[in-house]
Amino acid sequence: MRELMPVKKLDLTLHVLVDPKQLALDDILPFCRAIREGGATVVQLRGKNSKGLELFRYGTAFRNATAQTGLGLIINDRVDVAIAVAADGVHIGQEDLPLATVRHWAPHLVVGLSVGTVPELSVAQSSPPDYIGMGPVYSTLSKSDAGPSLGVDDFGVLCKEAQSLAPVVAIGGIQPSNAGAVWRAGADGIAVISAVMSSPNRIEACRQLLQARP
Ligand code: TZP
Ligand code: MG
Repeated sequence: MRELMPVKKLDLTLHVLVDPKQLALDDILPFCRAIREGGATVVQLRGKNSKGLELFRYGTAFRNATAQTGLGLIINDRVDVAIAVAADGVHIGQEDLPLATVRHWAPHLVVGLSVGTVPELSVAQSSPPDYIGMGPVYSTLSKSDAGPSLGVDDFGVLCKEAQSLAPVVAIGGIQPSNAGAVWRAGADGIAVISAVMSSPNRIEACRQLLQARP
């Protein structure tokens, strides 16, 4: 029988999502050092247009760099890549592999699930993830099929409902200017792309996102 490994705990406070197209392989270690210094806790590798080999190369480099810097590593969508690079977790959407299947084949991984609506929350209720990625809170240019934004008030309501299942990581259009409202609405963590990846000062961008955290 397969030996069950304990699910690893991750600090979910600040996730930075990175596409291989946004970062050269050689820049991964300095990037991880910078965002860690700013207070980021997790890197999520999210290569929507990347083939398996590119994800494996980036995932391996991120695994080395996150191990050196104390960041967690989550792979978006691809359970196979998460296993292959020994990531801490995998983040799946509502149209990816069923959560129970992911648990069966990768019981050691932290599993995050995207939720943006009440019906999507009921999917999480039937098979609870380790954390819920909730959004988009605000409108975003980083994901073309993100769906309508919740707004911070509806986010707060859905967030409180979801927290009976798992901690909630807010995503979508979160910038230093509006992060305070998201923290105050009850988020356990936040996840960003552009606020950090498009910033000329990634350390400072991370710090500012965390500034209004209660
Ligand atoms: N899922 C919901 S919104 C989003 C994802 C991956 C994009 C977040 O990017 P940004 O630039 O922080 O709005
Ligand atoms: Mg997905």
